[in-house]
Amino acid sequence: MYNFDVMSFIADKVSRGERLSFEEGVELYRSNDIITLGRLADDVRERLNSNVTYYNVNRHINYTNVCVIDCQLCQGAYARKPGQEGGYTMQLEQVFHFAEQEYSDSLTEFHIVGGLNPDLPLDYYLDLLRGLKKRFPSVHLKAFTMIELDFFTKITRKPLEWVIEQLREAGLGSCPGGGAEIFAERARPLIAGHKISGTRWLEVARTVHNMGIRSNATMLYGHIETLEERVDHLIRLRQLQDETGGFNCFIPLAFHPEHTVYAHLPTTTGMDDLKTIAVSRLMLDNFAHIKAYWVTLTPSLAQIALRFGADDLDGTIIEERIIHGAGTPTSQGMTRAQIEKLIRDAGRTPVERDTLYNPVQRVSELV
Ligand code: V47
Repeated sequence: MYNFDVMSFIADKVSRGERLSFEEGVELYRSNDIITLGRLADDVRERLNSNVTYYNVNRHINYTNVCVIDCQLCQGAYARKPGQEGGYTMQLEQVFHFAEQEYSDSLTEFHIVGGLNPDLPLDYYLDLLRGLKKRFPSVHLKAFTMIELDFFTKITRKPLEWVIEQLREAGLGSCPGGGAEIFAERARPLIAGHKISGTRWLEVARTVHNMGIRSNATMLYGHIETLEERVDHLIRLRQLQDETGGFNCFIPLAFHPEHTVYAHLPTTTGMDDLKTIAVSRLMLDNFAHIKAYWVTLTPSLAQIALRFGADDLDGTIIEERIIHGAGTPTSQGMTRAQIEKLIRDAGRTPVERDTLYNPVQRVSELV
């Protein structure tokens, strides 16, 4: 009875377009009325994005897996300590060669991230961006998380604004949303070692936005965090978005424990994944887009998420290393035709977008 009342109270607020509180976010998570939750999130999604579902044609470049951070969720699965077996760092020529192999006329984005490698100077990153921009001028470079940007200030001993300006001049288009993990002060060090705090992640994102560069935001869930800590994470993002409006989209990332120190933990369940998409859509009323990242969710569940609040499936990718390193069972890539079929079979209209959500017009056949 109590739960029913809470859900109908929240439903009324959602229909009036009113902002939900922390407590209401937690109540939504606690409810197992997944149908009502999905319908509420779907209503909001349709209000914001009508029947459209976005995807893009992108490739990932992970230039190094060498990382000084003892991050429990990534060390061993993807990252390696300096000098440790299995570590790699691509020479710039290797990056360009890889990019040339991955390039096709339909490519609109390179998604570029790597570990915090103490042997690389800032010039490596600047030359990487310049070299890619010169070779592929029409491809958007979505590069470096807030963690990497903060690291660049440490290796250069320069202010963040200076670092961002150098990267922008070299060709940086926008920033991906990784490294946010979970902001809560209790949980964060238990999964992310001595990675920068949640407060610092938000501060770097604020600076990026204030300099006119857009970025994404993520939340890693399904490890040792509480439901309250998830809702707290969403509210901190919502506050920053109120201030800057600089986030393009939000991407909840389901934790894959294999090969990490948390290998004993179970993977997330379908119920939890769909609830997280729906609660995110309902809490983040100032985010235009919620991405169902098929790499972590599986294409089938990501497709269902398109009826639970998500309006974006991310991209074709082809080679993803970070979450595959931690055992995700999904394949490495999808063709445009496969993504469009998933979207159409969910009753949605596929729209190919660029990184900044402008529709991409094509005359070619889908491949
Ligand atoms: O920052 C690390 C997460 C992120 C694991 O901005 C893990 O468009 C699951 O941020 N299990 C990288 N997740 C991926 C990412 C991303 C992906 C797609 C699109 C965008 C975007 C960003 O993956 C890391 C971390 O939060 N991660 N280890 C793991 N074991």
